[in-house]
Amino acid sequence: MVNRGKSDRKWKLRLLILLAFFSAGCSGQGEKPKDERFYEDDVTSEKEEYIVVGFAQIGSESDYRIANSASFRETFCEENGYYLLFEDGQQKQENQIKALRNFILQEVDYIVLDPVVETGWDEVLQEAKAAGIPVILSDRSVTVEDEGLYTCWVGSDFEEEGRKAGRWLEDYLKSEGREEEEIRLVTLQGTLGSSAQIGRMNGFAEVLRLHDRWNMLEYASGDFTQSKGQEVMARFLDTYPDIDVVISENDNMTFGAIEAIEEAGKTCGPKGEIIMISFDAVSEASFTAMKEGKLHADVECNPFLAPKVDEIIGRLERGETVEKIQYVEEQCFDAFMDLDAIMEQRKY
Ligand code: GZL
Ligand code: ZN
Repeated sequence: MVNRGKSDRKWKLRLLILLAFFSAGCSGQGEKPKDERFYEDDVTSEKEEYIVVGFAQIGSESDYRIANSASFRETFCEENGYYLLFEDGQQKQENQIKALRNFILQEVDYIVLDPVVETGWDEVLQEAKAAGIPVILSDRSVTVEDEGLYTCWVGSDFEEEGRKAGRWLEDYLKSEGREEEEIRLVTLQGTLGSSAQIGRMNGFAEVLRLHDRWNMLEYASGDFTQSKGQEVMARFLDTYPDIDVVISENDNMTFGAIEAIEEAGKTCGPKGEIIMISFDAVSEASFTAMKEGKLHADVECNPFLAPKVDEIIGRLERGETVEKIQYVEEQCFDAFMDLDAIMEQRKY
């Protein structure tokens, strides 16, 4: 336990919660406080010590995000010795910065940040450092002057995800006898400036550069959402008569792109005319799209990062050092695998 006047901070936290409760009307008319457990027992009773974690989540823009949030709520629970303050940034950096400042005010033990974009964090991370609160980055990462502003980062190797997509396309075109063909591609980008978008684009580009007959017609952002993915894909179809491959940087944009393709009277996936390659492979819908022959391949992006963060906090609590960069395991799925068997083994 990082010792920083723990008991008086506990009182601060309880006071904040009590105020929230009574401001909601002590007859309980208003919304019940998020966390009733402080009222079932007598708040003066000595509660077991919790590790207080402030988690600044990006939003709820995708299936990946929903699974990622569930992972944190399941792991950072009372039974595991945690009190979790969860803030949803609604995909806006200013909301996340406000959340971090709130965590600092509440003197949490640890801050976990999933930064919506890579830049613009130096100042608030400096404030967390000055307050002596360790910051763990989860999923996406930051670009800062001083890497000492965060303890470590745990997430996906986004560039490797991009390379996997490129290598999968190479193998597939070869198997189809199309390795000498002119190939026209478009890319649906995720949130511009996010680690996932930058990494996947750069990783795929390493393979793209090896093929002078691969022509990337355009990159455009669908911000990782289904609605924007559909909008951008519809514009691509209007602009380019012959698209051979769509690289979509997450499944939610892919679901939108499939709708746009079908609305344009075209087809995609192994049963269609356009090769569709996606990222995340988080939800059942992703595997269904492959089973239905609408999606060729889906590069996994593992959302279950909370157990890794829990392990890191455990080590820090014991005064151990932790690796600065920690990747999670991921694989690439495609429509030609035994997807039913794979889905049986997976948590999602
Ligand atoms: C990647 C994650 C991305 C997912 C999207 O780790 O940050 O954000 O690929 C999500 O689905 O919106
Ligand atoms: Zn063509």
